[in-house]
Amino acid sequence: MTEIRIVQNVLKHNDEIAAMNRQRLRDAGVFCIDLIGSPGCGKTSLLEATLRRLHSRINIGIIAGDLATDRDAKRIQACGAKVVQINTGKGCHLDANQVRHALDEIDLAGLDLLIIENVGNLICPVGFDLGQDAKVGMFSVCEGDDKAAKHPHLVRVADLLLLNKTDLMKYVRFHPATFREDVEKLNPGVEMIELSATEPKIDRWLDWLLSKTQAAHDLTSADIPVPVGTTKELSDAR
Ligand SMILES: Nc1nc2c(ncn2[C@@H]2O[C@H](COP(=O)(O)OP(=O)(O)O)[C@@H](O)[C@H]2O)c(=O)[nH]1
Ligand SMILES: [Mg+2]
Ligand SMILES: [Zn+2]
Repeated sequence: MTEIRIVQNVLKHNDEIAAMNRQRLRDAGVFCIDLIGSPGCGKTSLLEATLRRLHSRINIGIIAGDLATDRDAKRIQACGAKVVQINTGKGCHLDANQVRHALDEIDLAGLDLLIIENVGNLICPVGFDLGQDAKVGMFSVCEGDDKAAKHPHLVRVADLLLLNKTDLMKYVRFHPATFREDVEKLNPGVEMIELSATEPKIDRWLDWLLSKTQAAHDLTSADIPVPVGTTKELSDAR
């Protein structure tokens, strides 16, 4: 019982800070994404390609979460973006408090879009609200076509799903129809974009980003209330 209460308190505290993060971002008119996927699915590669294509059109900031090293931060910086690296040590996900400190180091007034690359992990990052507007779940074909079904929590909460490394489809056993059917059962109607970050074939993703960023900017002008936190225990994530 005590243990359950402690977990609930941690999540409640996280939700409160996430709501503050969300308010700060909303006030600044910044659209914020929490990008979640397994290690090596191509998150940083997609950010690099995205920055190269969009940095002359909108101002993008990145928060990069990793257990160790600043390698992703260096890759992202080389593409001209403002980046804050969070090293979590043994921590397998980012929490709202870590993001709050990272926000202190970013000039939000000068940003249109903030992308948080979460720690490579398909499981517990799903349960923590960071203050984002959208959770984006990323899979790659090399992981196999059963991974949506095996990681239902991420699929259920995702506002958008990305399927990366489609250029490798011819080399691995991956049936797109199986993957799509599992996704559709778990989150009917969710948008899914197939792409290849290293080719790069990412136009649909760029269109999605630009339209959401524009909508967030318009919302700020319209002064619409900020939604409440979405942190959930995994068992509870529907
Ligand atoms: N062939 C191919 N390789 C990719 C693609 N996206 C990423 N990679 C490779 O996958 C590896 C892991 O990519 P990285 O972006 O570091 O993944 P992260 O751990 O999710 O940030 C690197 O060797 C990338 O070059 C893709 O679309 N196609
Ligand atoms: Mg990375
Ligand atoms: Zn974790």
